[in-house]
Amino acid sequence: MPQPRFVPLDDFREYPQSEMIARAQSFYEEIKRRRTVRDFSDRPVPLEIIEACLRAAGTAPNGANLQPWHFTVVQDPVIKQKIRAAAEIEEAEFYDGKAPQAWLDALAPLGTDANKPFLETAPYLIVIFSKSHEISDEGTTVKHYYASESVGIATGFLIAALHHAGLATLTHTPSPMKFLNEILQRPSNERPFVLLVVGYPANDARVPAITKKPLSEIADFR
Ligand code: IYR
Repeated sequence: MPQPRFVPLDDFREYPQSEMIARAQSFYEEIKRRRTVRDFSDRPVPLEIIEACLRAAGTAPNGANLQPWHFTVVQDPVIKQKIRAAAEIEEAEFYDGKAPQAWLDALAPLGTDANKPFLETAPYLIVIFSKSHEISDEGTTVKHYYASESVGIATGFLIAALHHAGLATLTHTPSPMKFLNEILQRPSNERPFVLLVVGYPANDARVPAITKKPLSEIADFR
């Protein structure tokens, strides 16, 4: 059993309370501007930005620090075309019968349909895979703990990092997403978690007129 090894927490920063309040408020102001976008521009985005945001995602807290994620960044138009074609088949089935009416009703305010042109227009598709386990170089299986929770947190970090960098995102989850393993040749211990569409919004991008619940509805204090 390896012994734990500790180092000093050198990077923690303490701020005066007035600054803490200002920082908390300004982060809220910044993150609340984030909107899920479905009208993307094909304007190119330097890969360096995506790499830095992925590094940020990779710092997420996670089960036993086993880091049960894999990010596949797709720029290749041929691969994007394959992903769009496969996703639109799933989506057509979803919208034309598979989805219960209650689900379609819940989606109605978003104005979504089976057409997913953004899968080809946006400069990047980032497919986030959740890994149930890892096969070590010696061939032993290492189980991952809280993989979904961990990958969810990393995805949140990634979305926040991309927004902070000045990019728009769309969390897209065609269901089922197994086709992504085939197209991207990822192993069977990896399950597609979310397909993140990344780029600049189109000049004329519009977003649904929807609101977020107030604090009093999402939290209680006792
Ligand atoms: N995957 C479909 C349907 C969809 C489902 C949910 I939950 C959303 O928040 C949005 C869409 C689609 O992408 O259109």
